[in-house]
Amino acid sequence: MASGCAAVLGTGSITQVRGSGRLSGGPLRRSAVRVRSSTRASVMVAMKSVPTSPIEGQKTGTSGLRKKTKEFMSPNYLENWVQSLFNSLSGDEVAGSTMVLGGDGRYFNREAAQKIIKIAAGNGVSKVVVGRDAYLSTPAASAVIRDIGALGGFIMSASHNPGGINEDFGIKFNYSSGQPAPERITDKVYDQTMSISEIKMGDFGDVDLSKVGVSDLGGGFTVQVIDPADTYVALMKDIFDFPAIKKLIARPDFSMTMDCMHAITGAYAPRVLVEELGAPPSAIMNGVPKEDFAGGHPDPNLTYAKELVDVMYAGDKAPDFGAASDGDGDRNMILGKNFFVTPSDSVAIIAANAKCIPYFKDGIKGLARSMPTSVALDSVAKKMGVPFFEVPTGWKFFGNLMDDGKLSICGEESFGTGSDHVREKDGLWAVLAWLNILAARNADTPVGSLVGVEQVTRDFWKEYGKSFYTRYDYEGCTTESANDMVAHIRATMAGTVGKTFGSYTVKMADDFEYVDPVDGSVSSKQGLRFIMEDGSRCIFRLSGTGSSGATIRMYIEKPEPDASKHDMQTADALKELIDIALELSQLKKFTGRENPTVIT
Ligand code: VG1
Ligand code: CO
Repeated sequence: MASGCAAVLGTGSITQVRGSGRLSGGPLRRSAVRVRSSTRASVMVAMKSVPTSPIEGQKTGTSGLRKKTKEFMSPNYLENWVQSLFNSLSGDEVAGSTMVLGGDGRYFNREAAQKIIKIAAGNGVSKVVVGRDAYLSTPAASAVIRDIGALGGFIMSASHNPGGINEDFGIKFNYSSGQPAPERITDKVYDQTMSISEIKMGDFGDVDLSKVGVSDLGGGFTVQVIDPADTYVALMKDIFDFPAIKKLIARPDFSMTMDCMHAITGAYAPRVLVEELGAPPSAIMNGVPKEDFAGGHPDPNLTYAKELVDVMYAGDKAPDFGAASDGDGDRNMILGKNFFVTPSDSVAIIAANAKCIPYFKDGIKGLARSMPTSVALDSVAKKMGVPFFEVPTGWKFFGNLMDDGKLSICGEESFGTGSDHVREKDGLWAVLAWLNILAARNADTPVGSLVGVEQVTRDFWKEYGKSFYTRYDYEGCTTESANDMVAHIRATMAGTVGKTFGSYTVKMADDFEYVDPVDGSVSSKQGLRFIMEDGSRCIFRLSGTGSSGATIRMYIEKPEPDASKHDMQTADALKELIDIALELSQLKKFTGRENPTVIT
């Protein structure tokens, strides 16, 4: 077991603490360093007060506030939101606290980091722990918050949205167990943005974030720059069977490619896959993080990760394993030789095979998926006899279940997979989970008879059945047309129950509402769903991560227990259901769109 994290050690009010080593047990893992609360002192840094006034539209979406970069760079835009966040936390908890800061390295990241550091100081934070060059992937930020017992952290990212001065920027606050702030906090932040009048800032110059070390800004305020990968890499070594994976990677009949899409995973994948696990450097594709992701759309799906898809579908020449991750490193796509694993299948396959992963050797506490994610995981939970939860879209809904010890592995259809090792989805974690599973399956297979990704997936379908699944995204619709379509579905859906359309009869139609089993909070209007007699589903929701206009997501699923039909093309298996969904929603009429922008 690696203890790691040495680079996190600093001076001042932190102290080294040996954790219990209970990885999956407690809500917080604090194995390396943590804030000693008794030493919290009030911060007396030189301050300045900047007058400001409310800015429209600073409402947090599915995951943080995302807008065009230029909007974020406009006077007081970022500052207002960050100050509003502090205004919505209690002054007592902020005073003398430690906060984590990092981002996916996109354009405006460094400038934003300097502003956030100053506002943190102005509001009484005593220490900001920041990744070198203001880098931290989203899962790594969550890991650092948990590891050092910080009050929370700021993640600067618009995730899979493109970056650059003409593209997107974003900001998110994660709370003390490392999870994205729940709605009870983000609602308060929004209220604060409507009445804000003052920004409190530390009055000092920019801090050097290019080197690991501690800067003392006076008045009891320090900034500690850490290596962005140390804590994360140590955590991965604790979770997975690195020696077994190393053996797999060394096999002459195994090859792999990891596409970092010019984004933040480039700061992690070479460390983990090449340095620790022995993969050749050529296994890493697009591994240098760039401010504009080299002009690409850092979204690991079949459309935007085309470069990787071409490599993985190159016939006999294709590597045995391929993966990609998104802008901030929390998403993943898994491919085999000429083979694609849907994210819904991926999480179910990881769960079904989890016992070979050391972190899960004592079993699984529970499984969960977001509502539009396919039902593949449901079958696994049933067979394992573990609790199962269906939550709204957005990772923030998994956090409470994890903190309460009810959930081990979860996922979303949108290429998000993760576990309770952090409170974010985790791209590289999913890659390592697959490698660990392949390593276990091939522990005794002779060279030349490698069991690959496709075989593991087919074995899964044989045991659990297959659910055909597709998502259509209609990007760049007008907000008005999207809202009109939603209003139409709401008004007509009840009347479809019991009616037959082609081979399908509607069993249930509703607007998904979630009651959090831990704190009882209610989230309503989380997606419109039509559920058919045979378990097929047609679901509609509007994206909450865009920076302008509206994106309609249409999710179509058909469970198919008959193994003789598992080789059908997804488009063929779902054709009738797709036509029914378009009819029920009148999508073409409302949006004028003949075809979706992205099909997954
Ligand atoms: C999308 C996905 C959702 C995911 C969210 C954040 O949200 O559908 O499953 O949690 O992005 O992912 P929406 O509201 O646009 O459908 V990330 O990697 O952008 O933080
Ligand atoms: Co992301």
